[in-house]
Amino acid sequence: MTEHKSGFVAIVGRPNVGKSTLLNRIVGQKIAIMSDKAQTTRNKIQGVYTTPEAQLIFIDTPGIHKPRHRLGDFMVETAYSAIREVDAVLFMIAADQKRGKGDDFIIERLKDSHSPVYLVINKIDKVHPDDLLGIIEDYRQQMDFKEIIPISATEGNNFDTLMTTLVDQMPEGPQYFPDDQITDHPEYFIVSELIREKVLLLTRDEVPHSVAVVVDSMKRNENDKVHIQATIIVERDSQKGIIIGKGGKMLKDIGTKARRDIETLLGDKVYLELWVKVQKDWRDKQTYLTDYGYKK
Ligand code: GDP
Ligand code: K
Ligand code: MG
Repeated sequence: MTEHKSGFVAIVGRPNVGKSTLLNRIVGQKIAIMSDKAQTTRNKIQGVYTTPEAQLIFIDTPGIHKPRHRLGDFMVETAYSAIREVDAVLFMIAADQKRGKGDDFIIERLKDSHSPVYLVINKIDKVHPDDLLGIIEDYRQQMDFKEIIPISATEGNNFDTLMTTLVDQMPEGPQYFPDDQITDHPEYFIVSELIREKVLLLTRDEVPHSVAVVVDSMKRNENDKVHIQATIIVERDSQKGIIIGKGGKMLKDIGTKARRDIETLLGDKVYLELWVKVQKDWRDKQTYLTDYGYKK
């Protein structure tokens, strides 16, 4: 009989390459929100992958970028700390994007990593197979990767190969989490993230980056509905106006879409009540960052 294996795997890469999408595929459920906006993921999110033989804990990091405010500092630090003590690092790039400064910046950091680094080329569904060879050749010259694995996180191409490769890499170790646990984050955190995702989906310009969401209460009623009260925090009155929308239409849309996802997550009917509050410059004030879940 072979020994049980376990270990930690960090997923790093520029914003929008598909890190959160891969994590959701790994755990088979939506625990990390996704959008086409940069800097969607703000906290470190762990996803747990369990088989009879192995347990892998994946860490989805905020994309590494140049911080412009305290929240940005928090996000970049979070990504670096994840690289330090893991058994493998997945450096993810997108096949339809040229190698840029952001990638080179990460590669420099990864060269100091003591863990094996896998280059994961995502979004291969978007390019011609011939283009892959050029990408592989280019990256090979930048650093010595343990392996290079092209995948599509949305379509699932090569996903099984990726997982088998990683399981092989893991050291012997215990099962840290129970079979049915897929994340280390509490439900209310995921709920707040699902609401924030809908704000990102439905609003534009400066609004997405200025939004935080806090779940104020989550209670199960006698009729077995889960009653959730949450507050959407923005930085300016004008943003509050956008979130509420004409005759409250925007807030209603956000609520309807978020409720559907939350019902899937919880497996129960949900009654969702949303409030909007202005908190000037919250992204630059440590007390608010802590209150809104961006703890150091
Ligand atoms: P992150 O910022 O690295 O976490 O990226 P996300 O997971 O939020 O994904 C960014 C965008 O890329 C989203 O719109 C995803 O739907 C899209 N995306 C992710 N993986 C793939 C893929 O394999 N193929 C395609 N075509 N799109 C993808
Ligand atoms: K994103
Ligand atoms: Mg993400």
